[in-house]
Amino acid sequence: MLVVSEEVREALAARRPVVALESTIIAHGLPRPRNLQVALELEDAVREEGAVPATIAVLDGRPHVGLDKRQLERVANEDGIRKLGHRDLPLAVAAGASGATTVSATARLAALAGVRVFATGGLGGVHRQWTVTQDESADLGLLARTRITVVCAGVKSILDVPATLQRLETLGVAVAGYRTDRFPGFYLSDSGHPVDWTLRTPEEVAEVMRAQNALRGPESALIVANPVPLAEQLDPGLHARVLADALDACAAEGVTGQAVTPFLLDHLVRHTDGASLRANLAAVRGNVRLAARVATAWARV
Ligand code: PSU
Ligand code: MN
Repeated sequence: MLVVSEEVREALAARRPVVALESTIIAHGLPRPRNLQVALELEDAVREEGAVPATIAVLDGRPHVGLDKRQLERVANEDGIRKLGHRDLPLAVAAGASGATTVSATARLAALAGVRVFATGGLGGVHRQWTVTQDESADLGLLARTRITVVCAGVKSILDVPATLQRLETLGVAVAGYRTDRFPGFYLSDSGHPVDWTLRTPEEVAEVMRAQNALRGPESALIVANPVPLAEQLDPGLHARVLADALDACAAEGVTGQAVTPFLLDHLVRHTDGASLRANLAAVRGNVRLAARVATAWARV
């Protein structure tokens, strides 16, 4: 039932590098019409690094790995495109629904298709106020049982970052900083929290992936935390101010569940005059390029 595009199928068969890309960031994480441009830009960046992009989404009840331009346009522009975590996949398939996939659903479908490397912006995680709302992204649990390498700029800074790092530890998900010993803060290069491991080249990342396979054990992920370049990060003072406002607005408007993340991201974009969007895009671009280089190193292992 998985529809793997011809380009992705051929690349996988020939053991050429492939990078999975998520679609929630396109449908629900970025404003229109910039979102479609970004989707295309990210695919181009993967190609420029010599790998094949596989953007993942569910269209009319069919999970797609690798989208053509028309299908990307649907994800970016169609009203009523749902947000699908991995638990939603069977429901969307049975209902014939269309939806963008979050990190959890994307990682699941990528693994199913045999794609080992995945690039995104920031992972979901433990929300602030978790003790009241129990809001922890399904991304974490899924990554504890999916053998995939995720290149990201940390977790979204709207979350409780130390609690999320703790959950990743408890769940047994490997985390390494890329050329840094600090855990990145998505819009910021440094979240203020350390990481225990640092990897310096795509080849080193591929070595860890090989060791994961050799050691067997739980089929867990590897998170490669790649900071946004310092020159392109959001101003930390502005970030702190606007984030506090966004969290207040979220509480005041009673936003809950799946709507929380898109609400906060949208608030940040509108109240930083687009600066958060620029930092977000810089982070994702860097991740996509690094993921392509990791996929290339992995294809050689
Ligand atoms: N990072 C972004 N924009 C996004 C997301 C992450 O910059 O839209 C998405 C990812 O798809 C992630 C999801 O998996 O938000 C997490 O949502 P939730 O907190 O509802 O699990
Ligand atoms: Mn949530």
